[in-house]
Amino acid sequence: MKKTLLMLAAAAALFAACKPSTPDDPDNPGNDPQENNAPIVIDGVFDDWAALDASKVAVAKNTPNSPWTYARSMRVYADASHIYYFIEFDKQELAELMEEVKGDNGLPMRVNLNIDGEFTTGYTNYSLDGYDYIIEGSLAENGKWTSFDGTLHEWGWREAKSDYGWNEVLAYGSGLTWGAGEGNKYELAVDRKVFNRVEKLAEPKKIPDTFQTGLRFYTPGWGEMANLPNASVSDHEQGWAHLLEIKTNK
Ligand SMILES: [Ca+2]
Repeated sequence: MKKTLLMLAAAAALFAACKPSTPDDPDNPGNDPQENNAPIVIDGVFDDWAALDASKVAVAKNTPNSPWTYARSMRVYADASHIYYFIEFDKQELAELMEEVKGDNGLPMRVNLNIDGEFTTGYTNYSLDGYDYIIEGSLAENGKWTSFDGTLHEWGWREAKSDYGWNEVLAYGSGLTWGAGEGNKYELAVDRKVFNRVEKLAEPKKIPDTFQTGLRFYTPGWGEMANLPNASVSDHEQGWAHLLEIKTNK
């Protein structure tokens, strides 16, 4: 009997030693090594995107005659644990902006998320659908790509200002997002577990299996550079379009 217990204890110790670290380690949020089976590794190497089942990747390309030319395309792939974005930029326009950020200004981007299945509630500027959350961060610093460490903002009532607006519900350094760029391409991950555990002001509190998303791009001084997805100015005078619908691959 005693021998059996010892063997069980030894097996338990072995199991504990082999247990892989999880990506949401609270002592080291967002910076843990991704699991070996992660479909996308955020490393500025993009061949993992080519290896995905293309039917599971949502794509929005810059529309000819849209008001913008800076962002060429966005791709989005979502699994149960993460949402991944892959962005391609116009080389020349990117190079000019990178020159501007040598003064240590950021290269801002916002990730827009509509997660409540409603298309008329939320923020209705800059897309034809109302989105409820934005993740705001910078793609570059000092003329080089940097990891996208985003802050999360929720659309809702602002008591102090007595109006509707964006309320910050998660600060920098949370591990919500991280990214890497190389050349004129950038990849980004959103950790759904970090998002889902935020104590937000309103329901729903989780990103559902099906949701909608888009991206907005800015100059270092917050001048508007591009929206994705977008529309031709003949389809919408401001080039706004519907968000990209994402179905989680489970
Ligand atoms: Ca990669």
